Amino acid sequence: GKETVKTMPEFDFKGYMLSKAAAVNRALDLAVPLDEPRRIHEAMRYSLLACGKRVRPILCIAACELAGGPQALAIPPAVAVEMIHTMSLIHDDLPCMDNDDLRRWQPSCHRAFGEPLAVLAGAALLSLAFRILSDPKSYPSDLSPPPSRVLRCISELARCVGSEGLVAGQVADMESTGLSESVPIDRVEYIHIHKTAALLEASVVLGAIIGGGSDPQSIERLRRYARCLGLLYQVVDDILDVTKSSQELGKTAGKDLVSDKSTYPKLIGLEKSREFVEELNHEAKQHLEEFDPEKAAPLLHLANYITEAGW
Ligand code: GRG
Repeated sequence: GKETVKTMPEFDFKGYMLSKAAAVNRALDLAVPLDEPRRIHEAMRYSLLACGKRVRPILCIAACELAGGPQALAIPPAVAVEMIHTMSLIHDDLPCMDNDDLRRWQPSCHRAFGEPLAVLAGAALLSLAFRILSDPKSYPSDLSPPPSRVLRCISELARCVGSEGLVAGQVADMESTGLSESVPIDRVEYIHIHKTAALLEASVVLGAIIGGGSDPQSIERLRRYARCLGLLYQVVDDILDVTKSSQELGKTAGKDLVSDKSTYPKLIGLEKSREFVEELNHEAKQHLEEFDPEKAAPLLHLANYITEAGW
């Protein structure tokens, strides 16, 4: 025959990202109305609706659709993971943590609203995430998911946020900052697996579960895929840090240049870091090999998107 073997099915990734992000943004806007007390809801909306890339909610929707579920079913978990991501950014920026003035191209939450409201906005987003995920009214009435699925999602998300997940990563990060000796690479990896990969994992796993994915092996493959994405994101970020700050030397505020963080380029060099990026991208895609390539196309392209830091 004349068929050509397509290794990478044609796929309008940019259009996909734009339409999914638009659906997510609509849902986020509706999820936090400007009720009383007005100021706290303003602070929550300020950080949540600022221009994030929406990678986590898009992963959640993509995994749901891969599992055969409709997008509408993935919206509540997608909103929940973005709320948790946003609250972790708000708390990470606080003076008692990283003390950052800028986030998502605008003053950080505590810069705009003061520290007390920023702490509360984080706490409120964390609890609202679980409220939305668990409330049957969040789901379209003709599509309500079985309670057993919702329960698994709640448990998975709770595990990923707490002292086995994001919080563990943040604590390890705090403890390894400012040390005089360099941090061992497995410690750096531990930090990234917890601070970054855990929520990416939860995003795809929640999507797959809510979409009706029931094969534990497939869910495990998606989890491994997302773990690769988390490391990938951080190694790419570390590389950009070096290449950017050498270009902008003298222009940036001192903080980044005298950063005491252990980065991959510092630990294994720039060349090896770039090789590691290629390996992680390859491994991420290997975990998708058992799925129908057409259905897995969004997840495949998301790995490239992160590798190329195409934002
Ligand atoms: C979760 C209870 C609780 C407390 C928070 C502060 C903290 C504990 C954890 C820190 C988590 C953190 C800030 C991880 C970094 C994650 C990361 C890769 C951020 C950048 O993500 P992008 O590029 O950002 O997806 P946008 O703005 O596009 O969403």
